[in-house]
Amino acid sequence: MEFKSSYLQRVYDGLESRNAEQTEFLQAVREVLESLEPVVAANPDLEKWGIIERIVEPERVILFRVSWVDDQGKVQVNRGYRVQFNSAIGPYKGGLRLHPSVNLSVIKFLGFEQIFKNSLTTLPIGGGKGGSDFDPKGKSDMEIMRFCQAFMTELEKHIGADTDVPAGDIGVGGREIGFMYGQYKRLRNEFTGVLTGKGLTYGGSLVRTEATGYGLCYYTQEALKCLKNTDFSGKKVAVSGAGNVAIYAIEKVYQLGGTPVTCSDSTGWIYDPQGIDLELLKEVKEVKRQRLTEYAAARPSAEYHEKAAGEHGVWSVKCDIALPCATQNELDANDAKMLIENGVIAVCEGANMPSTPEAVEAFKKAGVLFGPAKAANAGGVATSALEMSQNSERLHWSFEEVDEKLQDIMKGIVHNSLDAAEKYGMKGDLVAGANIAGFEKVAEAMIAQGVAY
Ligand code: NDP
Ligand code: 2IT
Repeated sequence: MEFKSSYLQRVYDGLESRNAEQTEFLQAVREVLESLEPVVAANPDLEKWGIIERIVEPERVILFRVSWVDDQGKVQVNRGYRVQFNSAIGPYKGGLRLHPSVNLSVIKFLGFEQIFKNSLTTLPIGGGKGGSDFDPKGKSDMEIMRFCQAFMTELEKHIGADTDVPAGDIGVGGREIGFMYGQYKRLRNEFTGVLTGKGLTYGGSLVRTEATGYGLCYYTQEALKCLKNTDFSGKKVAVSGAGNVAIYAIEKVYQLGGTPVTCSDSTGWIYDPQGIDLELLKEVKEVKRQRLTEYAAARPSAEYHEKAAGEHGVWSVKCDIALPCATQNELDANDAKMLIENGVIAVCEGANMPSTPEAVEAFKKAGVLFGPAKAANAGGVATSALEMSQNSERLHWSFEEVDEKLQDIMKGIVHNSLDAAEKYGMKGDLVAGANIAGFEKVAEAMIAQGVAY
């Protein structure tokens, strides 16, 4: 599809020719630029100040070797990444992903999305992302520790509490953040808030563990109220993933009166018509780090389905609300068709870019409430920013205090998105609204700070 604006077309064509192989990155950029058509048309300063060509280019890309020693004493080498995308409104902020599929395209798409997500939180954080193609599966605690230490030995040179503050993402939770924090402190001899998602004994914030999943449900609840005049109570909810985001989304769905009936991991998926057994899921995934086959073995009411190539079985289950919480492009046009035929009323994204553009288009056409990732999953990074505030003032807030702030932020994102969409003639469009509201603040800050020459 062509852009209406020749400026947007020129910037996108240039980006595409320079990064032809970075398909995930181009997918994320295209979606944002499409939403910006009316903004660019109404504001000639954006072209004058080169805002679009600057915002799609990372300020800095750091690519490094991570060598570490496995339990057999053998040297292993992985690739490490940190993309410092935009610092117009605050220090670079965003997670670290450890997964064999990590490459520059994946980290750039995540870093680009993070710019607008972080802006939507209303807190002062810029956009960044990092990670490695290291595969944590099957590694011992000691191997994870040695990898995290080797990774931080290089990353340490580029980050800092006022420069760039990483956190978790796929494959990085409390255990990994602890190992990385220990290594940073050893190397620098300073105790600062350089990472978020830290343990509660050494500067972590209450609610950070739950924040992305809880925030997703607060966002969905508010959007359901505003656009569909309903809520979670009595609703059947399909969730994908079985990691940090999925688990705490499931927990909050129950608290809000819904019934989560599915979850999935990289090898299969569960349909549990009586509702997912949350304690069992936590035991299998958080404590024992096992596969969902162990969940099925302990739960007679659950059906386990092995993952089939090209299929995402969770979306074939009849549900009212779908919350994709695993990974990018895990919900395609065919999945969207099944969900729509089964009467889904809302799809809100816990993962980053889980729906393909064709799936998003199908939801839009069918009048399904669609909450895009950069808005719906912003609760994690918002609570990270609250952790940074607590670290700066060397204070510790209560669970209730942080949770209340999180709820306010998620509701605010729904309203700011709806207002921005309406301002540009796209009433009710949460995708365009999130992209525009996130963009406007960053663009204004970039214009105010000038161009170096
Ligand atoms: P976790 O590592 O805790 O969990 C990821 C889950 O998704 C696991 O169940 C994993 O399966 C499954 N999964 C990962 N990759 C694939 C794949 N290629 N195919 C199928 N399943 C897969 O990560 P999080 O829960 O933290 O992250 C999930 C999503 O949420 C990601 O898109 C992340 O970017 C996003 N996100 C995370 C935030 C956070 O604060 N953690 C904040 C905002 C967004 P298995 O158990 O087999 O590994
Ligand atoms: O995608 C995300 O927003 C995250 N993985 C959380 C980032 C953070 O800095 O808390």
